[in-house]
Amino acid sequence: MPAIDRATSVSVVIPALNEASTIADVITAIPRDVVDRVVVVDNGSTDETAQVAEAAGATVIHEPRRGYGAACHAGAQAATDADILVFLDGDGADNPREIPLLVDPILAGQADLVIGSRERGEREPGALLPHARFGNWLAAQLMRRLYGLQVTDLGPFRAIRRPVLQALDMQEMTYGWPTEMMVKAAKRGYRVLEVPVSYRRRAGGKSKISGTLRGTVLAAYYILGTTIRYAFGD
Ligand SMILES: Nc1nc2c(ncn2[C@@H]2O[C@H](COP(=O)(O)OP(=O)(O)OP(=O)(O)O)[C@@H](O)[C@H]2O)c(=O)[nH]1
Ligand SMILES: [Mg+2]
Repeated sequence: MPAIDRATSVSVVIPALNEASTIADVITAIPRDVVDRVVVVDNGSTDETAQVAEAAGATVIHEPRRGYGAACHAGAQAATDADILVFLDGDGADNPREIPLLVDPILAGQADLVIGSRERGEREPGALLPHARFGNWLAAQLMRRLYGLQVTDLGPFRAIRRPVLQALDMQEMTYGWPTEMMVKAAKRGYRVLEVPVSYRRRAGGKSKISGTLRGTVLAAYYILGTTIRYAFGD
């Protein structure tokens, strides 16, 4: 493992919607010898997510626009002092102790964007539902063919150099945001690397995306639509 370059500032951005039961454990598991700042982005929680996150040591920001992408985007904009941004979920599914797996290749100058693959890592039974696995597999196949991206998953746990993210000029503010990041990075010649990460079932609270019919349909629509659209434009 390369030595941590402390001149490089790392911020973690966590989009969180009604995750009061899990967010504190996620924040406290973040290795603070690697991460300088934790930003939790709330946009409409009706529970104590913001208060719990703040008490656990995170900077909490409030984004008026709803949506997973809007929350990630707002967190990235707010983390102005970061050189590297790490995104992970607030439900305890991603393991924050694996952050170095994503950050080290960037620190070593080997990648601009590192995607955590749950397909290549260890999954707790039931953590990734069959329809989500199929949808991710299909999108990954399309990404291989249309963009030459060697990926097996579109996981939420990822790290990117902040100037690269800024240069991507992100437009998708809902379910298409993670896809847009990958396909635009590939199209513009940035180095995209995939590493195995583990994945657990959410530690509490309720699903907003793959565990709901509405979230599944919308995610499939935006993921596949974004993958195809950017191949022919922008
Ligand atoms: N701020 C914000 N966060 C969101 C929004 N939608 C989802 N999230 C967060 O994004 C992360 C992923 O959402 P999940 O509900 O876990 O989606 P999922 O992983 O497909 O579903 P599970 O299998 O139940 O975990 C969690 O941290 C959510 O709290 C949103 O509109 N705004
Ligand atoms: Mg989840």
